[in-house]
Amino acid sequence: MSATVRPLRLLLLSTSVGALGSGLGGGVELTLHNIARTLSLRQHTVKIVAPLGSVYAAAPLVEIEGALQTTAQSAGRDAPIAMPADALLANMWTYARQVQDQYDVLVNFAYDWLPFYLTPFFDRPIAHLVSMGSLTDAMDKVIGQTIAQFPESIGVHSRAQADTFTFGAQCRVLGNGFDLSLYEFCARPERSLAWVGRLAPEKGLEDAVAAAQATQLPLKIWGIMQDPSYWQQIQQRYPTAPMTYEGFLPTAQLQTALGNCQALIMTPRWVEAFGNVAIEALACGVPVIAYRRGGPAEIVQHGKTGWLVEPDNIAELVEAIAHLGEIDRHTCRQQAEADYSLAAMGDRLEQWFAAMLSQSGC
Ligand code: HBI
Repeated sequence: MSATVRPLRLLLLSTSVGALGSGLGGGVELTLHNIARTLSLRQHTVKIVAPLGSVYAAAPLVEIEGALQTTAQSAGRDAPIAMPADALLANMWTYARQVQDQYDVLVNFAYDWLPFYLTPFFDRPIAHLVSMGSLTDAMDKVIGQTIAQFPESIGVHSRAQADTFTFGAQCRVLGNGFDLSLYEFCARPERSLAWVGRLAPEKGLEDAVAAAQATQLPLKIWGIMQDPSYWQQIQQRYPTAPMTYEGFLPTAQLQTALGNCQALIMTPRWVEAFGNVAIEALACGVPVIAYRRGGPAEIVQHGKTGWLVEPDNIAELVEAIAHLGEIDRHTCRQQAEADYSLAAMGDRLEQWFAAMLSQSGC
């Protein structure tokens, strides 16, 4: 444990768009799990608050019932704050208010208005791990108000994500961390490409399919089927592309399948806050070919652990695929170990909490 902080009692409050294990929470589920793991390994006590039906084994879990939040991506910039009747989110924070004096720091993982609005009303510091870039005016405003009053309270995954907010310079960039012992290095892949993510328009799957069509390299697609009509459109548009939808796999199975691929293709249409799956690929020795946009552009070391190409440029994707032979798969694994291990993330989290606690004077 770094000297910066004593053992802490931490309450981690999960996203409210889906139960842990459902895949609905996207990257936040894996992020929360890895953060709980690395902090527990460092003598901190961790408890997780999550929706009823959550499946979680690595830390004590409090399940809260109530109606799920609708996903923020589908909202427009001027979307009003939406809370269903009997909102799970409100019930989670009612619980947090009741037990807050048993904890030193509360950590919020929800990209929703309420936890930010409530921050000044709590006696304990709340650390907000913001999981996406700027999406709506209402969220920008309430996060901005929070960081103005509590300058150390906003953590993000990448500088690119921070820069989508006007207050980006004040955000703490945390990257992310993974249990790399779960990821097996694969030296000799099969002749195939990988694409991993929620099947939704902001993920730009159609570009990876177009690249598979052009190179005739089979594209394997893993992830939760968030938007079936989107997938239908892709199949109709590329009827002969060599692609297979392989479903949503838990980490253990995903890493084996991903490791067998020649490269991971990342084609985000939006500013991906980070790109957990880029690290998972690197950890297996898989080079990443990504649009020079958002978190992946800060992860991929161009020409060393993959290729960064001009956003939305399919010809450049195809060109990068042709140059995969120049990437040493061992270098990919080494980068994951240097920057994105549980220990590296644990250090960054402890520095964050220490800064918050020294600021709140306790
Ligand atoms: N939408 N309203 C809302 N709240 C969240 O916490 C949320 C979301 N959409 C997606 C999401 N979280 C995560 O899948 C991403 O942040 C990774």
